[in-house]
Amino acid sequence: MKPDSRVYIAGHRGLVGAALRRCCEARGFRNLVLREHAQLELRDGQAVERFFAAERPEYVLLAAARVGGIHANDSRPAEFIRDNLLIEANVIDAAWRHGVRKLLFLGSSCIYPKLAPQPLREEYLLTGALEPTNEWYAIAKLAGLKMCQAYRRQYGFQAIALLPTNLYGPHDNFDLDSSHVLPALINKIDTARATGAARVTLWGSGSPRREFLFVDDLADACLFLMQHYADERPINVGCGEDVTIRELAALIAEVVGYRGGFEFDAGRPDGTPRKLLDVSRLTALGWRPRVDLRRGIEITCDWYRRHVARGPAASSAA
Ligand code: GFB
Repeated sequence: MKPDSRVYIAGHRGLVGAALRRCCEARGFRNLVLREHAQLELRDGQAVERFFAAERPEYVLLAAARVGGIHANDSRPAEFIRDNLLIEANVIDAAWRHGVRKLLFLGSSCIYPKLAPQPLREEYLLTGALEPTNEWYAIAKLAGLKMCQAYRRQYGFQAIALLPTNLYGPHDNFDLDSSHVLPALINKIDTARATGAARVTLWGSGSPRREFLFVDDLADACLFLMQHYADERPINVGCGEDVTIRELAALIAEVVGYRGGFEFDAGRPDGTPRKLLDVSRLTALGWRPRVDLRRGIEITCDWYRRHVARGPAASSAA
């Protein structure tokens, strides 16, 4: 990709898409093609066809998807499987038909089998039962990954598939019902600090382990792999270390200055016990993340307080 290449970032307003836009602009890409959801409905095949025929992007970063945390996935299975299948099928097919030179597809570490050996290697995909709370999303993302491989094999289409670990950062979703765990805990714990609450309720047992990658590191890895990766196998993108949900809560409490306690709601699911990625293939290519978990939480908390938290208590802490 060159600075004047026409690069379409699908989903540029979301957590990953906004980071990709920041990363591309920082690297001097001056020909980004961007469409708000209201301007282009990616679930509508005819609208996607018209867009690609008119705009003819050279590169596509497919960051548009229906995403959410464990509760959203578990409670809205039809939306998660339907919307993700429609988006990826429409965009991958239209990109190939309109001569896109390379497309980047984003899977997720949650598409691995629930009880696969740890750390997860790319060859463990499809070797066991999925985590029930998000199997709908996982099946859709596995289909997208397979579509990239099929279009490479049959048509020689340059599509690469990344498997990122849990992501977080600015522009994340902090809604307590639909969000992932890290932004949810920032919301809950910072609110408890601001209101003086004595306890914060977390879901599950607190024992599951999660790996977290700051979203600007993911964006950097995406552009790195767009330049240096052209294999049909998917590739893991993570930081190579994980923490328990309990340890995560304690770290966020330290960063936001909350000194109260925690209780755990056993009525909520734990989900996958662990999903640590083996990132040796990515490391061997020469890429490493730069933002550690504490620093990433500090940046994300600051963004949350400036853009999401309301009220004098929060703003006085900004
Ligand atoms: O990020 P998360 O919602 O989803 O993390 P997954 C869920 C883990 O955090 C579970 C615990 O062990 C929850 O019990 N947890 C504790 C909480 N308190 C909370 C809370 O207030 N909110 C949330 N959300 N969790 C997702 C997949 O799995 O991983 C998605 O469902 C996606 O499809 C994402 O792939 C990357 O990490 O379990």
